[in-house]
Amino acid sequence: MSIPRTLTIAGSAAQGSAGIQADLKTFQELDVYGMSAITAIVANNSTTEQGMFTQPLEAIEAQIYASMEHVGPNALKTGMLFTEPIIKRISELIAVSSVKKIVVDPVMIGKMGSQLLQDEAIQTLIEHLLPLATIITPNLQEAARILDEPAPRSPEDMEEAARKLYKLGPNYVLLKGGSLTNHSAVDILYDGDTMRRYESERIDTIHTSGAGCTYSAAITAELAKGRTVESAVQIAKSYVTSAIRDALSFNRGIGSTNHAAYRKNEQR
Ligand code: PXL
Repeated sequence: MSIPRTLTIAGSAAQGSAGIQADLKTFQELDVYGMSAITAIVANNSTTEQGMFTQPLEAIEAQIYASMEHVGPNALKTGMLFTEPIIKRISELIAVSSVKKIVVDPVMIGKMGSQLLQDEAIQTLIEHLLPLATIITPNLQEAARILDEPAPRSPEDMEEAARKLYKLGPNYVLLKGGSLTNHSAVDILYDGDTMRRYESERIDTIHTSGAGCTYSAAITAELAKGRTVESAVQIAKSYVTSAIRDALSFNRGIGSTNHAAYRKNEQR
């Protein structure tokens, strides 16, 4: 029996909503075989910023090698990469690999405020990794940091930013408008030719930890199945909207997106 295979290269989020944990849950929910390479362990809580443990380059490389050699992903995604040397090494490994469907989520700051990419690493991300991507999935704040300009404030601003991001070398740009105020949750997909909009209602919740990771993991899963980017984004948008609509609160600050919601909603 054969199954589409996916790899996530990202940070471990001990609290379970984001990072590797979100990715593997999403892969499982969408019926693909999930693998992981952990770049850093994030175990922050609300009172300390001490819980960040970057993994040695050898350990990251060994995990990627094991996944590539033993199984072979049909698609991969990158999430939290944190440092310049990690981004450089991962970019080299991706460039020489046979994986051609590459989702780059340019993770910078966690929902709970953890810094997940060092400031000096942004330029390395732009130069080394973005050009290898099939699709990049920045939110408005990440787009602003990458372009070094103010965050887009309307869908029209977003289209302009998507055009600029496209020039950095990815095949597709998905600019996520979840944080636009007074607007539906609109995302813009641009392939250098056509602008597409994916829209859903704005859901009033603070429990959105893991939404970005989950969205890009769902895109990766659908690309691994052989779907087009346009169709993968459509399904992933619907998956993440379900996950936010049925979000989980643990009665302590920001709760988690619900990775199982899409499956449960489908069965209703
Ligand atoms: O949601 C962004 C994110 C990504 N990766 C890791 C995280 C977080 C947020 O907390 O911990 C590892």
